[in-house]
Amino acid sequence: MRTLVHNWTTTRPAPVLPSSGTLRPLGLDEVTLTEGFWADRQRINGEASIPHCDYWETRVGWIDNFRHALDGSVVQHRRGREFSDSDVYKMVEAMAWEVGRTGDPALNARIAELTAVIGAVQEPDGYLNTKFGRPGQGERYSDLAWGHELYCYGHLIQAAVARLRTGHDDELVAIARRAADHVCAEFGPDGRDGVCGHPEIEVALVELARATGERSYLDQAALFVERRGRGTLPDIEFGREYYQDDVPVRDATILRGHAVRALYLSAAAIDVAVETGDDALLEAVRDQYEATLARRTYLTGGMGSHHQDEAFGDDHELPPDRAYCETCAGVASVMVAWRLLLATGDTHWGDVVERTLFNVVATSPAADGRAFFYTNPLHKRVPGETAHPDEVSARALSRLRAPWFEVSCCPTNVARTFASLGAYVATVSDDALQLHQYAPARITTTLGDGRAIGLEVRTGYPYAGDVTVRVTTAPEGEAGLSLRVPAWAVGSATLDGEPVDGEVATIRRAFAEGDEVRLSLPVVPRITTADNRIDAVRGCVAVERGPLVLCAESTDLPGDLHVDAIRLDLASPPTADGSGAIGRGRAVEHASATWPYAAGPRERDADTFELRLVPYHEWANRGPSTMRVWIPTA
Ligand code: FUB
Ligand code: ZN
Repeated sequence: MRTLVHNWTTTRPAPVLPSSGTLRPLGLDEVTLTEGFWADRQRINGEASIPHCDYWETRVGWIDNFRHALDGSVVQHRRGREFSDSDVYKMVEAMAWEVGRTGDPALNARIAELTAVIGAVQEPDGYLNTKFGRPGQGERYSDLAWGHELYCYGHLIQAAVARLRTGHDDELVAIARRAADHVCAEFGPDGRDGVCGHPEIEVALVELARATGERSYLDQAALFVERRGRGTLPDIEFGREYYQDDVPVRDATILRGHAVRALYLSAAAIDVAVETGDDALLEAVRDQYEATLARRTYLTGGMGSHHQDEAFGDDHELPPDRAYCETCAGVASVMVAWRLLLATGDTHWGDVVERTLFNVVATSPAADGRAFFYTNPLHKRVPGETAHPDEVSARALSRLRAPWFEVSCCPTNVARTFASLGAYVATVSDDALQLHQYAPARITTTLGDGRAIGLEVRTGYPYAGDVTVRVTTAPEGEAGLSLRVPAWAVGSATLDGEPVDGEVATIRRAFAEGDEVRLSLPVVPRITTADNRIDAVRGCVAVERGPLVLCAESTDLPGDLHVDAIRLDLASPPTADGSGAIGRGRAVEHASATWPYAAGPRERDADTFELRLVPYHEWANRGPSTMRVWIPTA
C-alpha cells in the first residue's frame, strides 16, 4: 500500500513528516504563498493574530502562571483553565512556524524569552505543569481524565518540533525532550497504566520521534494508542466515549465523543500505523473517518453537533442551528485528512482539507485577525452581540467573533495552521509532483529521485477557476505533474482545453523551463441538496461555488427581512456575483403568530427579491446579522 519515499534523516520545515508514505510533504522553505486568499490570511496571521494571541496570553495571566509557579505563589495566583499552559505552547508553535517562514528576529527573540519562562518551571525529572504537583495543588497525574497534563506536553512537543524543523535546535527542544523522556519513564510499559483524558500527546510523540530519530517516543505513542478504549479513565456523565476510552481504537467503526479529542487521536493512530507498518490500524482509522464524513459531518466540513460535550451527534444528527463545529475540530480534521493523503496517496483527501480550510478554519478569524469564532453554526436565528474588544468571552455564547475566550484553544490553533499553511499545498513522489491546494505560489523542491523542480502557480482561486502552472525549473527527463480535480469539478474540468477524466489531471512528459499548463475548474454557483436523513435541512438547499459554501445573511436582505422568512426560487438558478452568488428569493409570510401548527400550510409566499449569497467564511464581518446556509426552496 505504501512506498518508502524518504527516511528518518530527512528534515524540512513541515508539521508532518512521515518516514514513509506514498507522497512526501514539502516544507515551508519549498512553498511560498505569494498572494491571494491564503497569502493574505497568512500575512494577517503574522502581523495581527500572533501578536494578538501574545497580548491576550499575557493579559489573562497564562504566561505569568509559569512565573508564579517559580516564585511559589501559583496556588493563589494561577489563572485560566487547567490546560492554559497548552495555549502558551500552541502560540509558541505558531511563532516558530512564522519565524521559519519569515525569519523575523523579533519574534525569534520572543520565543527565546518565553522558552526561558517555561523552562524555569521544569522539574529535574522533566515534569512540567503549572497546575499540579506543588503543595496546595493536585498531585501529579492524580486527574488523568480532566487534568490535561499529558495534553499540555503534547503541545509543548509540537512547538519544539516546529523549532527543530525550522533550524533551531534550542532550549525549547531540550525542554520538550526532557518532558518526553519523563512521559516515557512514567507511562511506559512498566509505568502508570493510564492515558490522558484529551488525546494529543500521541500525535506529538510520533512527530518528535520523526524529528529526532528517537524510537522510544514512537513506542510510547503506540502504547498510548493501544491503551485507549480499555476503560482506564472513569465513566462520566457523557460516557467513556467522550474521551474515546469506550472501544479500542482499532475496533471502533466511527468517530464519537468529543470531536477534537477523537480527531487528534485519529491523527495519532494514522501516524503510529505509518511508522510501525500497521496497515490494519491505518485502514481502521481511515474507515472510521470515512464513516464520519458520510454521516456526521456538516457541509462546511465542520464536525460536532452537541454543545454540552462538544461532541459528535448520532448519524445524520446535523442540525445547522445547533452545529457546534468547533474551530479546533476543523483544524484537527485537516490534520487527519492530510495524514491520510500522505499515507495513501489518495488525492481526494485534498478535497476534505480544502473544504474544511475554506469553510471552517478560514471562518474563525475576523477580517482583521483579531477576533475568532469558537463555534461555527450554519444557521444563526438571532443576531449575536459584537463581543467587546476588551472582554474575555465564554466559548459558545450567542456572540460574534470574540477577541479571546475563557477556553481559548481555537485562536492559537488557527494561528499555527495558517503559519504552516504552505506545507499543505503540494507533495512529491519519486518522479512526480502533486498539487493539492490552489493558491498563487512559488514551489522549489526536489522529486523523490533527487531531480530539482520549480513551479510558479498563478490563480484567482477560489473566486476564479483557472489555475496556471508555469515550470521555472524543469527536471531532467520525463516527470509527472498532477493536479487535484475537486469532486464538484469532476466531469467538467479541463486541462489545456481538453476534458479531464477523473479526480486528477496528470501530465507526464519532459518539461522545459517556461512550459505552462492550465487547469480550468467551473467555479460557478451550484445547488447542493442533503441526504434526507439529515432531517433538520429537509426541504432546503445550499448554494456552493467552487470550494466555498455560501450563505444568506440578513445584512443583504431587503427591509427588515429575517433569514427565516425567505425561500430560494429554484426556477431561476443562482448566478455568480462578486465572490458569491445572486439568486431569486421569495419572502414568506407566516400565517399565525400564536400557534405554529395547523392542518394546512402555515406560510405563504410574498414578494420576490434578488437574494444575495456570500461566502460563509465572511459572515458577520459586517456586524451582527442572522444567517443561514441551508435555505428552504420555493
Ligand atoms: O480541552 C482542551 C480544549 O478545550 C479542547 O480541545 C476544546 O474542545 C476545549 O474544550
Ligand atoms: Zn478550540
